[in-house]
Amino acid sequence: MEKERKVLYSGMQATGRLTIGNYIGALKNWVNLNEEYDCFFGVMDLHSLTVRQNPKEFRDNARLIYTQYVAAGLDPKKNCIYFQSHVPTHAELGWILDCFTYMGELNRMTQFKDKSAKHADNINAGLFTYPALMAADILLYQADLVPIGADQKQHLEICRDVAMRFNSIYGDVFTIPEGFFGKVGARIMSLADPTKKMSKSDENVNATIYLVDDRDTIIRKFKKAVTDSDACVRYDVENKPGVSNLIDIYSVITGKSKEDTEKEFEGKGYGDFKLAVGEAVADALDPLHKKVDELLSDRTYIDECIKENAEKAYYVSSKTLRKVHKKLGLTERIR
Ligand code: AQP
Repeated sequence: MEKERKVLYSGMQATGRLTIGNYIGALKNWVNLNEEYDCFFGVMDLHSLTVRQNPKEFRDNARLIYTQYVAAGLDPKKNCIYFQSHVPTHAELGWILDCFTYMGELNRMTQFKDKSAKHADNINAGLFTYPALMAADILLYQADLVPIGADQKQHLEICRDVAMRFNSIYGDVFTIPEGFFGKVGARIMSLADPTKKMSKSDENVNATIYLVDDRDTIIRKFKKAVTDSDACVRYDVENKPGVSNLIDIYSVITGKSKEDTEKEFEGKGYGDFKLAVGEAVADALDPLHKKVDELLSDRTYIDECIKENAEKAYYVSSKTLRKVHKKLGLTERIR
């Protein structure tokens, strides 16, 4: 049956507080797309377990992320916004897809290599098979489109390969999803080491602008951002990664092109430039802060959305899982 609207799927891990990397690379794009598609947005708390979490912080972060999705402009009455752990079909299809994903494919994942290096004392199987669970997340909802940052490209490729492999054996079970990558600033880099991506789990708080940071903190962190000794605001990722990252952030936040940004700061020092980037980001996040505060002041609305959307996600995803069970030849459950 032809779908009325295309389906869009995306999500974020609850491994910390969201950063402007998550915002620019993902959330901002979702908001632009959420009227056009039938959208599913997950708080991917099961994925977050690949790294040890402090239970209290984990629960608080996950709820804050849910609230930030809504505050940023995703309407939970029109979109399905839910916690991955509330919908058991994810883990079930994840296991099945583990059995259709090759070790060689998983071995090539740069995120696995990066995270293994970062957490050398906890290189667990979940970290390795993460892409199979991510494939399940997307394929359960028959998603056509997956808006993600450029850093997730490899994982989406595995998802497509696994879906095609499954379909080639069992017929048309899964929709093959396409990636959607925002035009500007697809990859925001760390302010402390601009050769590394900005990550919510970075231990250096100055490397990262969190969506909850207040104006003074944002400006202070930008003032400290690592640049170079050239004192010239010019876009050159290879030789001037720090300044180029700041230009990316400034242009995506203000809507100005990179060229116009270079012109605007011609002859000015890094001090002026960093302050302008900090102020622009603080201005952009101000309405989000206000909306988050408003939503946090009354739990009932968010609680109701969490409940309704978990039911909806389960209903939709169960249809796909039932089809998968049938195709695989698993014995039908007697009800
Ligand atoms: N620095 C970034 N630039 C652009 N996009 C980014 N995303 C994350 N960081 C950047 C995008 O945000 C979405 C959610 O990502 P995720 O939470 O599922 O996982 P991640 O990519 O591993 O994000 P983090 O912040 O780096 O988390 P940790 O620290 O736990 O590893 C994705 O669409 C991602 O592309």
